[in-house]
Amino acid sequence: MEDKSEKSLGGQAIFGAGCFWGVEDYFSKIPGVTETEVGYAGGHTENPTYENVCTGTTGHSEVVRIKFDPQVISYENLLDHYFKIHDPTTPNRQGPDIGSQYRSIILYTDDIHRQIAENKIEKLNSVGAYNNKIVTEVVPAQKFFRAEEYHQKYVEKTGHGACHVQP
Ligand code: MHO
Repeated sequence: MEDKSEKSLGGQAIFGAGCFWGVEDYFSKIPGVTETEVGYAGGHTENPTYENVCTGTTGHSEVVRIKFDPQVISYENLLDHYFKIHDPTTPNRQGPDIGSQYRSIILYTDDIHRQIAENKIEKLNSVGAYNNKIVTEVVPAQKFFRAEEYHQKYVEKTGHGACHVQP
């Protein structure tokens, strides 16, 4: 019989939470995360480049695709991390980084994940976890475009702890 529980879903999460360098670095260190990759998603152009996405006009967001072992970490636990490491209340902005490519966005690959994400947002809003309302988009994942190699594991490769403030 087909198992439709979360355990059988292959464990994939795609999150946008601002500059993808630091987000990937954070998730890559979490036990149960088996693979991370940065890319662009949620927009309307094919094969976007970093340069294209930087213009803020492609609709794409900088995202991290996370593969995980659901026996070790649940999608809900990943969401707890996600909401801890960024401010989900600032539209098209994350700290110094401004533009729709930095928006808070969850792209789900299974309807169960959509439900878990929507419930989490509702709960965080209802307990007043932030001073403002959560603006995180929850949308079905369509295409994920892997970013250029130099963006992959950027923090690990370069030793930069976080994104620098734009001039
Ligand atoms: N403020 C950052 C953004 C980089 S991120 C990959 C920088 O330009 O250093 O969008």
